Amino acid sequence: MKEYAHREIETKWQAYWEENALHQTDEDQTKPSYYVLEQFPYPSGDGLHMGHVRVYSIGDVIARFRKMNGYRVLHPMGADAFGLPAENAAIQRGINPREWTLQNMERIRKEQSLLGGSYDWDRYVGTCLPDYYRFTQWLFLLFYERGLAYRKEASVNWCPSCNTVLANEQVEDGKCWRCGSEVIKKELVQWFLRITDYAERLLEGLDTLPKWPDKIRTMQRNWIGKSKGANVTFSIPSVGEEVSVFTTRPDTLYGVTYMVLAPEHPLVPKLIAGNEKESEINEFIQNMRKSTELERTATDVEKFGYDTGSKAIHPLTGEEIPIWIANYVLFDYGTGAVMGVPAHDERDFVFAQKYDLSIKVVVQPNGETLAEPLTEAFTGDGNLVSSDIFNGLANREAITTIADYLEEQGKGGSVTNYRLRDWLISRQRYWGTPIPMIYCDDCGAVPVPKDQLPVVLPEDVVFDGKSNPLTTSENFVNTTCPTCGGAARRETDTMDTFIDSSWYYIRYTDAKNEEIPFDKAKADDWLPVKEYIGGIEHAVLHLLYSRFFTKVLYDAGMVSAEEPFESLLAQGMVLRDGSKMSKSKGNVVSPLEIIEKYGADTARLFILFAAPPERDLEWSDAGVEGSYRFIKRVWRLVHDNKALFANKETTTTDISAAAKELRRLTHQTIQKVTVEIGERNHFNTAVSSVMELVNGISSYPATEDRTVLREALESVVLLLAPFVPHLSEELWEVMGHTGTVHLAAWPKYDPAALVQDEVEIMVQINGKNREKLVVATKATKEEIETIAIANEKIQSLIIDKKVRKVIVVPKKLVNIVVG
Ligand code: ANZ
Ligand code: ZN
Repeated sequence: MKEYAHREIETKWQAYWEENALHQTDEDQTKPSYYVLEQFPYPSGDGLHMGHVRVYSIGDVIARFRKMNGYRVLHPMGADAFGLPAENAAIQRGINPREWTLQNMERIRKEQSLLGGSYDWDRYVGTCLPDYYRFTQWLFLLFYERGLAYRKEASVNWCPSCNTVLANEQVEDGKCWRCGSEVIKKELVQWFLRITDYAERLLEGLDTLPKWPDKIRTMQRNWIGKSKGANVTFSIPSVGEEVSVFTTRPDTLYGVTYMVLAPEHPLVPKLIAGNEKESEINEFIQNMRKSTELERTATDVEKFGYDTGSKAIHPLTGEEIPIWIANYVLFDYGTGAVMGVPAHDERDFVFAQKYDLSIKVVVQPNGETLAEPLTEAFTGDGNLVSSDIFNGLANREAITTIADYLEEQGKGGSVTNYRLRDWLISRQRYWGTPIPMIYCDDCGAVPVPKDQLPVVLPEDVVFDGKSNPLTTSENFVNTTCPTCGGAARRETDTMDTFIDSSWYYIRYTDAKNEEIPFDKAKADDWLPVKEYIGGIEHAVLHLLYSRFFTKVLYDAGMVSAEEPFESLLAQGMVLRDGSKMSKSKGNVVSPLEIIEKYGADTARLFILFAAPPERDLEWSDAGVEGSYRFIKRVWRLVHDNKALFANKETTTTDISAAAKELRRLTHQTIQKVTVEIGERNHFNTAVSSVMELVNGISSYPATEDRTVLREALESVVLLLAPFVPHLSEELWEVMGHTGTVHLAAWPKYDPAALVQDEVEIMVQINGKNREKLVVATKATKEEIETIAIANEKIQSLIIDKKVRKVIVVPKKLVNIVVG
């Protein structure tokens, strides 16, 4: 017998697949479509890591399984190839990021092929290639035309070490998502995408995604942060202005004792004019402009503020209340102003205590009276007091009653706010998609006409690691205005790379289109992605942005799907010795070494078998060895029985009990594996049931029916095909089949084979036939007696009689003697 030689086999079949274009997308429209997608890799200089191996193994099992089940499958791959790490690495090495990135793309693609992934490489998408990014620019212009891309000066998040701005989603706990540096604030003119226009639809859409993990949907819900409440208008007679505040608690309106504006609020300069501390206050305002949201609102940050000296008029009582400014009020949430209700809001309570502002209770808990002075804010429910015509109302009810009343009075009304902010997409870096805009002194901001795309990244740039390299290319910067033909300047910022990945899954459906980003019919043919596999770390980044893009494209009539990903499989991490496998921890196992030593099939099998896909997976050398041994065992079993495979028939009648049992196990396994892969994504239990079948085969006596053994072995090879694609091809060939196992039909279980062996027996009373029963062939005499006596009909006949004797003749009859 030939030894199992993984290297030889894997090379052989990978070449075969390529020669026969086996992974080219099947366009047979009579088959149902299935789009399975793994998040595309970032081509860093390190090649594949085990996390990649895990995602790609999962995706490949699904793709191969669906193909064998008669689907036409779209299973594409590409590279998320723009981004700062490549730019930094290239600067270090003194080469252009393009060179560096193309090299890495090639490398990772090769390594993915070594894993045996069934990708349609003809649809490869590299986001840094001009034939892709020209359409990223095209889409930017679409957003611009639809009023969804705009430029404004804003206080933005700036990472001093990446030397670029960041979107809100890219600031985690006040730090840069990429490098972990403290983020600071800067005033800059930047491009934004109006994702806030889609806040409600992004929220509602989450309810249409039952196959997404709850955790990710909750994170998106929280990020969107819908908050229902009311705006309340206060007038400020001294400056002849009105200011609205946003509150979720209009029921506490009579408890307002002061108002607070964000320091950046545009009215502040007027309000503090003439204040004896004016210059000190101005300094405070400048500091606040530079500080981040976290620095201002974290619970352990001390509340700090100034009395402006101006007064506002309460809209319902007409009382004068002081106007303050304070760190804890944010300019870009709600209206940038709040009404202070210290009796019922914790932050206001702390602030009022510190600055000796009055505290007025307007909600009393049911059947109780709060002891005053309060020692803390009462934030619970109760009934209104000291609230004029609203006294006695339950406060929950008063929320709408008072909001409605304000509306009648023209002093405000119900509103809904969202935490979600517009998406800041300008980046002051080179290695990204250039924003296709031109600035002309006469015409202002002018979009580059679509037929002039792409705006290509120039090569004559200087990388000094400090300023944006694009500004150093005269040829790039200086251009002519598309409208008036006069001298003009190009936008030098590039786009956030999350834009590139917001639409790549649609490009795959029509990857070679040179006219438009994609053809609608082609996109509709495949979308939404049926199963999307990737890491959970993109919960509010990529996964939110992609949903936003799809909705905009839907509105533009370019796709029919409103959601891009029907089902989401967020795979767990690969751990070693309990912590995440990572270069910095020095606990990395190299996929290439594992593939070299054991083969891709072993690596795949181990990774799929060791844990359910959503869970973390602990790397185990012993586990890898175990998978390797299992593969060799299957190899031997097939080779040992090579002679069997000439006969294609399976005997199903008149076979021995042992043969029936093996057949039952075979069909039970087919049924189980089909459900575990097809309906549950439980790849690990699918593998373990095939292992049980292999055990059954190993202990099957040599003297028993051979055709049943042949069927069992063929089933093993078919069921394992999605997991260990090379081994299965080789063994399929050994079994004498021509053509690839991956186009063979997935086995179907025979329901009749699942039935345990049973016989019919006669039940007699005093020798007279009374009833027929079906019992398991293996049932014991005692079991048969119990079943017979418990039978309803027999019971009714012997109920008033005494049972004297029961005679059991197995597989034939039971005679109950009564007297
Ligand atoms: C008065 C009040 C009384 C409030 C009360 C709460 C309890 P969410 O759920 O986050 O939307 N607020 C409004 N705008 C703010 C801003 N720009 N910066 C800081 N705080 C702001 O919370 C809304 C509540 O947060 C609002 O309701 C307001 O305080 C405060 F017993 O108004 B509330
Ligand atoms: Zn012009």
